[in-house]
Amino acid sequence: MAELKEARVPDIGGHSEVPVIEVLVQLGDIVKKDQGLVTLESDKATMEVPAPFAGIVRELRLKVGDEVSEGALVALIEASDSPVGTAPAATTVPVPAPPKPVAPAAVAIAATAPAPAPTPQATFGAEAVLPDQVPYASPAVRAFARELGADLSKVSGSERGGRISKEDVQAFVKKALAGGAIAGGGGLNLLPWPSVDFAKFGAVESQPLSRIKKLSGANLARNWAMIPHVTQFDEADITEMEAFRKKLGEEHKDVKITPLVFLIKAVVAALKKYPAFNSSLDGENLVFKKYFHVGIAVDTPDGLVVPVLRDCDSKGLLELSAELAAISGKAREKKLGPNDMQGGCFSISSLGGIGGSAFTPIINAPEVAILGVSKSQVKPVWNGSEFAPRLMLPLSLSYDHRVIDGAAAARFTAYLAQVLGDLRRLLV
Ligand code: CAO
Repeated sequence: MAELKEARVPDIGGHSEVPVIEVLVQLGDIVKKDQGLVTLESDKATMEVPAPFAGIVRELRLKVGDEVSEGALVALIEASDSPVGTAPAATTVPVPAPPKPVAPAAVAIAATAPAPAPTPQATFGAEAVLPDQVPYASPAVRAFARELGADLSKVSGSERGGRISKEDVQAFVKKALAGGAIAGGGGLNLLPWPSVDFAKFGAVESQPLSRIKKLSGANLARNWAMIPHVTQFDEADITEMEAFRKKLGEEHKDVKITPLVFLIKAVVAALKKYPAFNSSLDGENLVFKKYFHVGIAVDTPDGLVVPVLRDCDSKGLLELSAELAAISGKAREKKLGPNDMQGGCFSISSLGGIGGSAFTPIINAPEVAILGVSKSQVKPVWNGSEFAPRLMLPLSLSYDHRVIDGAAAARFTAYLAQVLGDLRRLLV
């Protein structure tokens, strides 16, 4: 005697008389656990009734067009093993054992075998199988999606009845990667923003956000949420650089030369040496740029803007100083056009004129890194025989960890510090 087990329609969230639109197996088929037996289609969605255990289909009790509700008998399956702990909606029916197993995988279970442990309550939660919530996909596609971490409920099926194919899952994952989204995360699933009546606690005044704050805020929030940021901190000894800058300033009183233009030149040298920092993610490709346009974060009364200085590799310190003065003036007068803010490869955010010792700047997507600069300070630095007073410039490099590894970031800032420490390196 072998054992036939019943496969029944599980809890389908109270829906009744749901038509069978497809029978997915035939008599004698060997089915795996969770393989679809029939497809049901309600007015909202389609779902498969999975085999609650592996075995051979000995009887099929449904045909296309039948209407079923929870508990309807779908098939009798000769179980190939006894996964009783996971078999939902299955009861055992003793029948005479067939003379020979049909296939090696089909192991007949003798009636004399020890009685199976009581079957625990079916694990199908109505929540999980409601037809309008269950993505319509075969178990193989489900397994494939699980492997890739893709949330099937977010994948739209291109096959008949909205059935999801392997190709649909692949296309979804590709798109998620292209957008930098986290596949399978199902969005950030954040709590709603706290709603507080501030006036309950004291006097308040409400002011509308400026247009720039709204725009930059949305960009910053996206970049912070979508880019895995890491910030590498370092220091550059700019004692000699400062002496040279001061000298240059005395010689060229018509233009204000700040440390920022030296940083721009040093960054260009580092971008040339480490091209990954001058790249952008484009789907599954990394686009390496052969030009060197540097964005400069400018603080304006209405908020932060990032105009771009173009072709910084072919400009000298004086030209860059004049352009920096012009573009930051334009920004503060709200005269920047869209062209002034496009095409950046890498950004610098300098708070050095204000203060602070380090910060974590947010990357300006689709760039992959940004350099934060804080205020230089004279510090005692050990030179091998004594402590000497040196002017140290703090550097904070935030980078996109999908593109750049920590070691590369450490090399990048170390090289920046080397160049700023000895400007002759710009000529190498
Ligand atoms: N350490 C010490 N002093 C510094 C310095 C540094 N790292 N960087 C600049 N300074 C000095 C300058 O030499 C200048 O000194 P003097 O007035 O004595 O000549 C003074 O600080 C002011 O500089 P500045 O800010 O006018 O000029 P800049 O070229 O350094 O910066 C600009 C120009 C437009 C980047 C800057 O004005 C600005 O807007 N910074 C704010 C950027 C910002 O908000 N970033 C945060 C974004 S959030 O990620």
